[in-house]
Amino acid sequence: MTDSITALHRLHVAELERRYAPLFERFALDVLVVHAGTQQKKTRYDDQYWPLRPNPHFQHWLPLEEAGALLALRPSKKPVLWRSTAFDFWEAAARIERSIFEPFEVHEVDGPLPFASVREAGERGLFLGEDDAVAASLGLGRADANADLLAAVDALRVRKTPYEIACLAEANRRACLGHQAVGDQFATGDFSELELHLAYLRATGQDDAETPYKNIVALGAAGATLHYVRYDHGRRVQGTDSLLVDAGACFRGYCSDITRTHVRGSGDLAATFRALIEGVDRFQQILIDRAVAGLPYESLHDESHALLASLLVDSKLFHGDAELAVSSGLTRALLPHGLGHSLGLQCHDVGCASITPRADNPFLRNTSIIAPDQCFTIEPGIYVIERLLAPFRAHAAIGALVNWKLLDALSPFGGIRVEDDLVVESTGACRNLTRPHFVSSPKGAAARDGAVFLA
Ligand SMILES: [Mn+2]
Repeated sequence: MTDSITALHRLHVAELERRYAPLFERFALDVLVVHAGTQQKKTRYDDQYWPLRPNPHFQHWLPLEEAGALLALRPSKKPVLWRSTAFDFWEAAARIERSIFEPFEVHEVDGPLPFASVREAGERGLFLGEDDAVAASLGLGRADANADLLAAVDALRVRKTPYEIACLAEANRRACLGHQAVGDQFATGDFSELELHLAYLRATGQDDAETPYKNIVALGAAGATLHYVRYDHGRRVQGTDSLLVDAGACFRGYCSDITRTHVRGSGDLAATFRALIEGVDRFQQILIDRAVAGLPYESLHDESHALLASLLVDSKLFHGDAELAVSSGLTRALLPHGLGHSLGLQCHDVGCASITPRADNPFLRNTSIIAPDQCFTIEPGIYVIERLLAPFRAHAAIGALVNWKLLDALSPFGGIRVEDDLVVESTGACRNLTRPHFVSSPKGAAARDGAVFLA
């Protein structure tokens, strides 16, 4: 199994060499030095550091999570990796599978890196990384000071290679183990948000710092706070209740980003909220079916509002025309975020937002034309956010068409979001990386059996 990922990685590096090649001539470069990163202090007054988040442009080449490593890229030459193996009695060395080094010329130095050797005399070069001190030691200017160069490098990350798609699929499999475990616990036990968050970490085999983004684990009304990461210790699941979990996993630096919403209880309100979850789930899948190569992602975002409007009418939350729910801005008050974003080494990946969205879609992070090998999320929802709804409450014409009694009764359930990760295949249709792992037979066993890579 590890052999296959190693083979895919080797092909991936060869593909990156091809993709980078035109940049050297275009930007008059002999060498581009990519830095893995430097650990960042939490504040300048403290001696605590954040865990290293490697430069994604470095991780694009190899999954090495090691501060200080350097990659020297030159046209038509094997990429050169520099890393220090100096003994440090404070820190444990990074866990490394040596097969990741195979496509590179590797220089391991038992001491500080010899910056004068990384760059050859007379070479025209730039530094792609955050640490100005390292750039200065190499005598190089920052590549990201050139917006065109940065955009060109970002663009190389949009089309995922088979290696990257395998990593994203594995990141999905792992995250689904967590979603399955948390869903089971919520259904049967009286747990707190913190306990559900910890259950997710345990089931996915991740420390909090290893997740692609802070898990969102929200009970009840907290589900309406889009980036809720409080992990309440005291409040427990009780009786009729709802849970929104937005959480992913990482594999070789690649992220998954998945959201599921649950409800338990047997009353009328629980049934109504359950029907709304099913409604969002249904129209999310309609959107996925419609997501085909050639379509602007923004038009899919617009369709999500039309579908949400129909759901509002069908659920008797809105008594007017579905079109009016969209044109009045009501659907945007109930669903204020974008339909989705590109996904890769960053949870909100680069390269798909170079076009500014329309003014009524201010938070849309994907404005690209859908194309093969892109990877992105589709994550519609509906939330009861009083401050956004207040203008409609006060609006004579629209306000009279909203079923406030029902909406207010649902507000303790917070909100709903259903999010899957997709990759566009060569046929132009999307493959769902998430759904195949949600097999309900017994407690996620199928998801575990589907293991792709063991590393
Ligand atoms: Mn997302």
